[in-house]
Amino acid sequence: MDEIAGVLERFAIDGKLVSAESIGSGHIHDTLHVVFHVGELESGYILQHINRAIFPDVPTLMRNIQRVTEHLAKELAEHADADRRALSLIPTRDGQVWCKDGGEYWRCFRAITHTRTFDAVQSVEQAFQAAKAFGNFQRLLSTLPPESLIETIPGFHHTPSRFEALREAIASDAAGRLNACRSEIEFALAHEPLGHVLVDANLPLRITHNDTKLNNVLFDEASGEGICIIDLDTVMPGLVSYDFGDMVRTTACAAAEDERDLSLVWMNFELFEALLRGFLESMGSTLTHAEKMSLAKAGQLITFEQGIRFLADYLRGDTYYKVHRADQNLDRCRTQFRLLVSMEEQSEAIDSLVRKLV
Ligand code: GN1
Ligand code: MG
Repeated sequence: MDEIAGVLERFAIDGKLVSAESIGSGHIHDTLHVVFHVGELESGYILQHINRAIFPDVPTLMRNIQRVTEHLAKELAEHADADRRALSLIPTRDGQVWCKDGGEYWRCFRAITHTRTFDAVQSVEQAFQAAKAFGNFQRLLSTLPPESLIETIPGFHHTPSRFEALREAIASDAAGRLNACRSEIEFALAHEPLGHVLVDANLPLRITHNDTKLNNVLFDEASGEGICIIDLDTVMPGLVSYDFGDMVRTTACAAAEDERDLSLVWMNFELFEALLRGFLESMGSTLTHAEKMSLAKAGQLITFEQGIRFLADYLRGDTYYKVHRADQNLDRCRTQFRLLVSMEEQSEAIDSLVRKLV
């Protein structure tokens, strides 16, 4: 608590710190919800410790996030509920949007009241809401030129490069785990062509979120509406198909990302349809025909990419994603591959729904 209090003193926050608790299920940063009192008044903030192994250039990362949050605030200015519909950064007392404390980097957002997140989808309506929220987010950012943001992680969704990284991880077998994942490696190698489906599709670059997990949507506690998108680290130029694909991966399947009972892992077509309808409703008029058609394969592509990322990290000895138990990255990889198979089994139905709605 002392360290946290010291860091919080650097930010332009008035009042007395009354509590700080760890929240969230992100694999990258550490996140705390902190509460301050000014007299009777209570205000909440989100304090994040930035993972510098993954984001070494903090000033550039934070400049991107500042551009995005300021743009959203401008676009939402007329909205009655504007300050609950976009994140806003709390500056430090010397006017920066991040601080360095004893070699560690921190940032702070205003907490958004009366909202909650979900790691697993609860209903078809919630899937629809999530897709609408991400679609709205992209639409609001469509007026920000893509070149105004720097690529924080180059080639983030370039699946063939992710595949090369997997090959290197297999070749070096740094953690001596090759024998424990032979069948997953075989599955990955057999699916290599899937990694190329969007690379040569000639789709327009837009500003996209790039991490559209269900738990990056804040839902209003009372109405269930998806009102705010969080986790802006990877907002950068990208393809809308990746964003839709990651929604399908994380929202059209109700099982946890590291579920060990693979019989629970399958793509629910009804949830898929809700995602497609929600995304097209909020984003449809902005998308080209080719972009809309690309949504059919997007789920498969991103699920494959995520599977090989987990597998490569398992082979490297869990150096990227946080793990809380042995073999967690391998379990995560297995759920992705199982989900991919389920999507492949339903690909005809997916294709015809996309053709029907587009
Ligand atoms: C990471 O921020 P977090 O933990 O939700 C990762 C995403 C993956 C996701 C898998 C910067 O996201 O790309 O899809 O884990 N973020 C980064 O759950 O690599
Ligand atoms: Mg993230």
